[in-house]
Amino acid sequence: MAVFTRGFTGRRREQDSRLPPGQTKVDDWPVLSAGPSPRVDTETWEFTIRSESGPPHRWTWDEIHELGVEDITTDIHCVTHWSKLDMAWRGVSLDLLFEDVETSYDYVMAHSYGGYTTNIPLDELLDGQSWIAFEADGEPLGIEHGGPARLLVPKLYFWKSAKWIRGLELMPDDDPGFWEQAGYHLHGDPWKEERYW
Ligand SMILES: Nc1nc2c(c(=O)[nH]1)N[C@H]1C(S)=C(S)[C@@H](COP(=O)(O)O)O[C@H]1N2
Ligand SMILES: [Mo]
Repeated sequence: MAVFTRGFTGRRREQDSRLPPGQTKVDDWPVLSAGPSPRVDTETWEFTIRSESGPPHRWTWDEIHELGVEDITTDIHCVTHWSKLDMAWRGVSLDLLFEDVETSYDYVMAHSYGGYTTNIPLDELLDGQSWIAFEADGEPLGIEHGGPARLLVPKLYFWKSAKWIRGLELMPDDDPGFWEQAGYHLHGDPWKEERYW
């Protein structure tokens, strides 16, 4: 008959169930950037959503905060196999930003200061699934982590969470962004291990 400690296996199982396949939990927060961090001043920062109908929707730093900042507790999963559990974020829901945006397009290209891009299906950004985030774990986002503002899409691999976010562009087709053109998966669901293609 097997001898086991209930407490130990219980903890293991609870943590494992929160880790997508192939992921390992980290306690630090690694920095992964494809180039130098652009310096973006909140005085001149603006966030834009462009669709095929009507003029672009624009928010300054103060205007986006006035929409309503919420607290988010979530896990993040990087394609390089680390996951960070229970991070505390603050940001504005994409639902608020899309309230007056009219589009018949199904895909979004996220654009960052510095030129980084990444593609995401629109329906995976809405219904409380993504934010423009300004703070993590009680601190304003450091420049190396995308400060002053980054996209946060925790349900997809973390390369989809564009740092130094500048705007979103609606697209009729699922065109690949920066890493997707280099061989990363077009979609990037960590639970399906959509890493590369
Ligand atoms: N603008 C921009 N956003 C980016 C990246 C980048 O190079 N530039 N790297 C992506 C990748 S591959 C990952 S894993 C995460 C890393 O975020 P972190 O450095 O805050 O951990 O940011 C993503 N967003
Ligand atoms: Mo990454």
